[in-house]
Amino acid sequence: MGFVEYEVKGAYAVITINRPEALNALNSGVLDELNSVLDSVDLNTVRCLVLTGAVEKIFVAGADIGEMSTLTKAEATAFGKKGNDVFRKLETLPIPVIAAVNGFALGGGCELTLACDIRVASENARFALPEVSLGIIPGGGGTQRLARIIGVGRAKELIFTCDQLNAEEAYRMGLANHVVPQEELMDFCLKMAEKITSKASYAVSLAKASINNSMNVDLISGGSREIDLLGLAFANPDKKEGMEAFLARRKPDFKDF
Ligand code: CO8
Repeated sequence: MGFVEYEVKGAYAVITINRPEALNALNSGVLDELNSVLDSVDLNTVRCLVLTGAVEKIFVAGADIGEMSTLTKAEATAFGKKGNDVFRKLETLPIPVIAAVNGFALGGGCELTLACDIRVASENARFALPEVSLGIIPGGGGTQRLARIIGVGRAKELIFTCDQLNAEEAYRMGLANHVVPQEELMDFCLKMAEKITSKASYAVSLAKASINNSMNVDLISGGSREIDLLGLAFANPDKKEGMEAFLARRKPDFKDF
């Protein structure tokens, strides 16, 4: 135990995967801990998460190959479901999650970043889904989310060839939002978290829900849901404060969540 650290820093918090002996590989223990940490986030006070890896030059080197090597078909399905459930929990949190990708994000590690809202890569980051070189397939949402982010053709090529993307290539494909020097990565992500948490958090959560919903439905249904969520925003005190502050030319003081 003790694979996942959680540190609250005011309005945002940092989750750090820390399993150096296996380059942060995701075994059942890491997934269970990550799940518990996500359950423990106090959504009344924490309005953004930054997720990173504690090991130098490693975000997460994938699912644990040692643990997976002996799994039966049924056990593998259960393991895939455990990973999928945790990643889905992360993706559907009502607060933004920024992946601070500090090095290798391979296999399940890359899939973990795909479940985050924003990926910021250090210059030495590497992204890949090397599963078919091990005789398996990406089972942590990689065959679903990668294509939605970078397009079907590129996702198929990366999954079929197992090619690694460096940070610049990931940036060019829209997989990484930014590339920054390794020593500036956390600072950059924390500043972004600060900027996000200075906005109306309830509105941010509605915007995230609306964008996530758009990935699963047609434009008309997505637009209809967007209008419902807009209505919810108007019913929230932050809307009154935001608009009054704009008209009075002062900084808004958002309270609600
Ligand atoms: N699983 C278990 N142990 C690992 C893993 C891993 N994924 N990656 C590294 N390790 C271990 C090594 O076995 C080694 O252990 P030991 O010191 O006991 O021999 C230690 O970490 C250090 O590794 P290396 O000596 O290989 O370190 P290098 O710096 O030479 O290389 C690399 C670093 C490039 C990251 C290399 O370790 C590597 O390629 N790792 C494997 C990457 C990989 O193939 N990942 C994909 C795994 S498959 C997967 O993720 C499927 C997901 C499906 C479902 C997910 C649901 C959550």
